[in-house]
Amino acid sequence: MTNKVVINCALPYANSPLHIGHMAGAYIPGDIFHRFIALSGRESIFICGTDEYGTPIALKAEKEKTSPEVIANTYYNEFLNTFESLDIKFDYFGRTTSKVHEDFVQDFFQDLQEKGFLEKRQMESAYCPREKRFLPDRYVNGNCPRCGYEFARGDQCDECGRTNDPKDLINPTCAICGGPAEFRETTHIFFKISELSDFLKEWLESKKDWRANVTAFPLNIIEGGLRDRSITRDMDWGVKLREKGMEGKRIYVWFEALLGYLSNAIEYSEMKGERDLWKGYYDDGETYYFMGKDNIFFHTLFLPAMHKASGKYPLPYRVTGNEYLRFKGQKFSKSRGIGFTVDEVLQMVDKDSLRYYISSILPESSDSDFSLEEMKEKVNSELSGKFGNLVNRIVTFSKNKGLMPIKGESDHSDIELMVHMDKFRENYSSLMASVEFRKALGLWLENVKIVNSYFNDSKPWDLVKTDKKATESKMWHALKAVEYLTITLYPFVPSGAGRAWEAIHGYALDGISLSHLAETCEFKTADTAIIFKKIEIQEEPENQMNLVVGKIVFAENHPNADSLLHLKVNLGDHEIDLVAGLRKYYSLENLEGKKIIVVKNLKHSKIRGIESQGMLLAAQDSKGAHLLTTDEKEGTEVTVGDIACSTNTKLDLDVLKTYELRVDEYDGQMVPTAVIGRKRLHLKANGKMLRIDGDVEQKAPIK
Ligand code: B3M
Ligand code: ZN
Repeated sequence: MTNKVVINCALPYANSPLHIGHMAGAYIPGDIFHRFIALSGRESIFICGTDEYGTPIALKAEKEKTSPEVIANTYYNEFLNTFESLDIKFDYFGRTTSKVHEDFVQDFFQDLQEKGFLEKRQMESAYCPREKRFLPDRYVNGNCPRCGYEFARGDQCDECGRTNDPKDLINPTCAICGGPAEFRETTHIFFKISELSDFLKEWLESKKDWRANVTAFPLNIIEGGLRDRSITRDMDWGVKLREKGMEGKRIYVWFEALLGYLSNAIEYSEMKGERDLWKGYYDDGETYYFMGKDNIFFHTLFLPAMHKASGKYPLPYRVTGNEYLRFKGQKFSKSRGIGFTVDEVLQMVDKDSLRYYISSILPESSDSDFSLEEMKEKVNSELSGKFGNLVNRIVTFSKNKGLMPIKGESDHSDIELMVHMDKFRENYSSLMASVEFRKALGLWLENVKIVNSYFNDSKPWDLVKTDKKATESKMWHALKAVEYLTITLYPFVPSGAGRAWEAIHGYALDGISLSHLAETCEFKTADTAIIFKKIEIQEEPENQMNLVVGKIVFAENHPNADSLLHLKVNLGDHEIDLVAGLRKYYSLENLEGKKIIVVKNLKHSKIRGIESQGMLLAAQDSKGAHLLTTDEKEGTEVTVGDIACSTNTKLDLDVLKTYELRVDEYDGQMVPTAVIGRKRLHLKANGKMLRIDGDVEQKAPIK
């Protein structure tokens, strides 16, 4: 084992927000490993960056009627925030549109050309006669010829993970216009990967300690015959070719993005002022790659083939492809609206809870399901309930009894505990080193339970009555075990582990390594240690407002108040009295006959002598009040999104205040919107959007 490690995570396409599936597949595993490597006292570089060229970005720009640069910038910046918000801390996060990358790719390309691995060939390529252009693989949609999945693309099928040739798709269509695609002749440069077939087979077969899915998949492809692949495309967003006569073409995005690991490491080295820093890591170190399973082909065949052909860079030491995290049985997909983005979940829970939960269900050996219910259950019972509580109990007990945790004589149970913890550290380390993170965290949890039992069985609350010294020694042993649990939790939940560490030591965990555990140390406990709070999640938004369309049949000034009006409102089957503060903004004539929106299930209240039997809704901005209105008939139920009222009870005004109702722009119109949890739902009557009177300001609150 060398001391140096390169950790790479697949470069995310800068074309849509990162969702929880991406985190579980590549970035959290990468970050866990990086932190573990640091704990092990080994040196590492942890590199990633955005994948900014290629059709995914071009396609998105076309859809949004903007430039690919704008799209790439937007997501590059967004990703930086997303990673930070989850404590995912790369040493360097670059971009494939950088000059360093372009030069590196063009040199690499030229080198392979000189070494005879590239060849110009005529081929048939998908073409759209309506758009009058060749269609890159990803612009072709159709049914997967292997598994039948109906949303397969020309480059690959996200369901079975196979790479496709657009020609193999059943009913190929153009992703831009939706019409049928044709095939026409064009010239491209091919990478003669088939010549490396035997080499790749042998190399993959030697990777006995890789996960079975990661080697079985490419070996299967080799078995079926590895085909040469064209590594140029007819498009204008990508790394240019140096060769004359190839002006309309660009280097295939995968070919160049895979070189992004190196170009980003080079940029990192330059940033550090040590040009050759990366070489030390690549030449003498182990290179690890973390990704979702849909990227396995490129990292186990394409990348090693490229490096073998060039002969300049080491082949991957270990490729870790994770299975999918699913949401209600389906693959996370932002474009199809399935699952959550990271930001959406972080509006519901803190980062520690999310990292813990994802780590505990990492799809390492099979797909796993993400559920908010399960997250709440696991975080509350395990992270907060078992571990957080243990730390807090020990710390608080020490303080309350004025105990100094000092190691004295170890009795049988103390020795047993320490032997156990050392065994745990060993097993944990070997699981972590072989990237079995989920199992390692499972082992951690088992040991949390063991330390809990030790503490309970020691009954320090009894012992302290007779033997303070012995109790202090017990506390020391308990804290030492907590120290093991804290360090081993750190790769998974770095912030929370940091808080636990501080609570028992009084200093930060930075720079601590696993070998610290072998030393005898002193503890300096805090007063209390609430390290993990219990979380509350409301999965589906609930609508408790019984909203209905009402028609004003009578309006008068309130006899006892200057700013108020008294209205009689028909709700379809009966009339109610309302008191409203609209006098400054509406004349009586304007109100009679007007359709408004009424909260029907509000507790009645007497306002200056008149009982108000509900409340009307109006937006309030700097210019005044604007009634919500509609053309629908009085008595029509109003829904929040499509959610009808779920309760029969009469509400307090306070309950209403928990709903954030406000004006939002939708399709160029100002419409009333409810913000419930992470959802933004528009108010509708008969499925039609409500309107707002007059010229209202965006985000104006509705009361
Ligand atoms: N950008 C695919 C993805 O985002 C691709 C990975 C490139 S790794 C060099 O899933
Ligand atoms: Zn398929």
